Amino acid sequence: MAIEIGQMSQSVDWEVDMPQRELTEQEVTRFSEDGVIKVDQAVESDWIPKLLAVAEQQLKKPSKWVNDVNSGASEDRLFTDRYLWRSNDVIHQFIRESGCARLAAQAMNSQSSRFYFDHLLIKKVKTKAPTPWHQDAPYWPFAGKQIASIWLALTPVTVAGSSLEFIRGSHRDEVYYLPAVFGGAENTSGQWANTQQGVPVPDIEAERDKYDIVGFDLEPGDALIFSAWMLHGAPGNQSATQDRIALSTRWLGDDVLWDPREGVDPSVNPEHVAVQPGAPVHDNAFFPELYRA
Ligand SMILES: O=C(O)CCC(=O)C(=O)O
Repeated sequence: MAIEIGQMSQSVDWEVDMPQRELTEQEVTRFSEDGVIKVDQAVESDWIPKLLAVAEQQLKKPSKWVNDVNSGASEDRLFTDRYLWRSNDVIHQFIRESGCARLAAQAMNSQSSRFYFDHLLIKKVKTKAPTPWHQDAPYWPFAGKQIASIWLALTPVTVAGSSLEFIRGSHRDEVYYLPAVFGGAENTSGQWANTQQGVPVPDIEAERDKYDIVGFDLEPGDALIFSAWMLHGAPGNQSATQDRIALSTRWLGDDVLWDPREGVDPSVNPEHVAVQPGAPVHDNAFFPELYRA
């Protein structure tokens, strides 16, 4: 089922069938302290082939939100696509039924979670492009601390194979960093991020020893849940045999307010969102509430 976008504040009749995985108290505490946790087998394994099939489809026929560096190549290709939940039944079902909505709410210590968007993130073998160190929150039209992503590995991934790295605890730093354009400053997609003001991200790679960097190896079905205020990045994919494919879903908790600033994600047109700036994001057409405790 796909919902109509642009029909303001329409309430959606979600059939939420919540399964298995819950976070332990220790995991919730660790999320609060470190800003990131690894959750082994976060979703049922039968999601993985279904999501990989979506990834294959998108590589062949991307949406208008694609960012494709070296399009069509079988190696050294950075490909991202997003907002598929609006048109793709598998993603639509995944966000409702995989249990991610509850995992996100638990991690954020929130009574509810609303969905923002899905982000398919592929680095084919031998992709040189690193994911620049960045925070997610500055890219997005919200204020609030309870914003988190669930980065689900669809292929086995090591840090050398472009798994994510984080500066542990950086979500508590109270710094708003300037967003960077993925795929390099000259990449024509995503230039909207360049019009903001903020603190430039320091050259973390040049002084890695100065930072408490934590990285994770994952198997398909494992996930990283992390705060949108965490500094994170990833090296290129050095593997010659293993593409790196992940699906990140973005979640909003109770304290999130609508904050459509200049230079944020252009895919949600503020004129269509039935919420005033500074108000909670209670617009089910754009940010459906998919979990409530
Ligand atoms: O997968 C990547 O390389 C980047 C992912 C990321 O930055 C995110 O999910 O917020």
